[in-house]
Amino acid sequence: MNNRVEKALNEQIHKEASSSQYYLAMASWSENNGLNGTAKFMYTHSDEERFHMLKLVKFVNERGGKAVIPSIEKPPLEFSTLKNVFESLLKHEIGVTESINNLVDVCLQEKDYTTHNFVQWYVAEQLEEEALARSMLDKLKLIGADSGGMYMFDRDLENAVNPEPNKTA
Ligand code: OFO
Repeated sequence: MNNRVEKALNEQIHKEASSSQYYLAMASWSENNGLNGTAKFMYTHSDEERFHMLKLVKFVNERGGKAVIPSIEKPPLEFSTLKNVFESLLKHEIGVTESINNLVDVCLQEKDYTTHNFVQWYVAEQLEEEALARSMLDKLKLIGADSGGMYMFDRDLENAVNPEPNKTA
């Protein structure tokens, strides 16, 4: 496997592992603040991010590279409000998208079209995740400080969680 591509893939493994921890921290905060629907959504998403990481680990190893299992920095423990949770989430996902774009760029520069093809799944996934985070934030902006609205938001999130999260790719 090309060295630059392998390095960029390993950086992405680190990013996905950090994402999983980040969502886990948001799940725990939500649970501790009585937002059980949001907690369920975040726990499920944390599992999905771990799956994204595993998919990369397997790809690197199968292609003759060496996946590096990273140590992970501690995610934030406290958030001021639920809106702040989703603002942080969106900022985080924008950073992950930048990293995926960088990976795509390296693949093209090194003419690694197989990896480029593989990475397209992540490009589509990031698009979806950013759109989801933006729509959640829009809802929270509309709700403002209305506790009834917040209750409904949390309940809707609970119902939105797919019991079988997308682990198909
Ligand atoms: Fe891995 O999908 Fe977002 O971070």
